[in-house]
Amino acid sequence: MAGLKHFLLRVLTTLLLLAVPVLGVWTFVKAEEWGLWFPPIVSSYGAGIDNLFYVILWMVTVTFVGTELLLVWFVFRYSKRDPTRAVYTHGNHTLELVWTAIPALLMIFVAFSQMEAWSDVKLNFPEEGPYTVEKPLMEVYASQFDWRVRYPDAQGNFQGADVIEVPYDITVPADTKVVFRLKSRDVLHSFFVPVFRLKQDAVPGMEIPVWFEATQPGDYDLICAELCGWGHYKMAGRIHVLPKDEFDTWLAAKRAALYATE
Ligand SMILES: [Cu+2]
Repeated sequence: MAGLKHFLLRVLTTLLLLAVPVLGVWTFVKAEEWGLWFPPIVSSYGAGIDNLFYVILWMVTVTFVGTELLLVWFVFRYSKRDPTRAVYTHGNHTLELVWTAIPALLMIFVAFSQMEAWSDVKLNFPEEGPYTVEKPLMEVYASQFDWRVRYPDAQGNFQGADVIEVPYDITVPADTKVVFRLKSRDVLHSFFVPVFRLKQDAVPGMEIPVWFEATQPGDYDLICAELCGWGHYKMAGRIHVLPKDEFDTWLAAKRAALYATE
């Protein structure tokens, strides 16, 4: 009777432990259906970033499921009332080599597979087209606790009376490679647009060029992704992506309004 009770307790413990990986994997399987997965991709390089995520997610999933199953099995197997003494071991050289080599190879694989996406986002600035690093569409300033965007005057100058400055709302053209300069007026901030899969720190004292190409007109969230002070939560901006011709009209109207009299 005591033997049966012990066996049932072992089974129960094992099943409880098994529930952890099963529920864990289940939440990933159902996440999209529950609306907890990624927002849509609205930039030209977004899919490349997501692919990197999926490569790593699969690596982690295989490792997680494998180790959890092994753990569950061990818990069941070795919770038996067993009078044999524990075996002492001084390690196993081959085993240690294997479990060092496999993660190292995986790391090297990750390092190589991310190179293209990284260079696309951080290095492949447009060399022609309306906006380049030398001739950006705008400057974005992060400060405690807001975003400000500056559009240059018609000659491309960012200083002077004809510069347009708008808080929080950033308007950009769709289907156009947009370059902007990111600056901070005080501390570290981070320019994060989830639908673009774009995140770039704003560093005081630096002018960091950033590029993206929005593929779908619409209004999207801009978030500060670096805890920058008590008002960090207030740094919620909006990105308005307009069709190219509408953007040109919008900017022209903004410039005209500078000299409008009531
Ligand atoms: Cu911030």
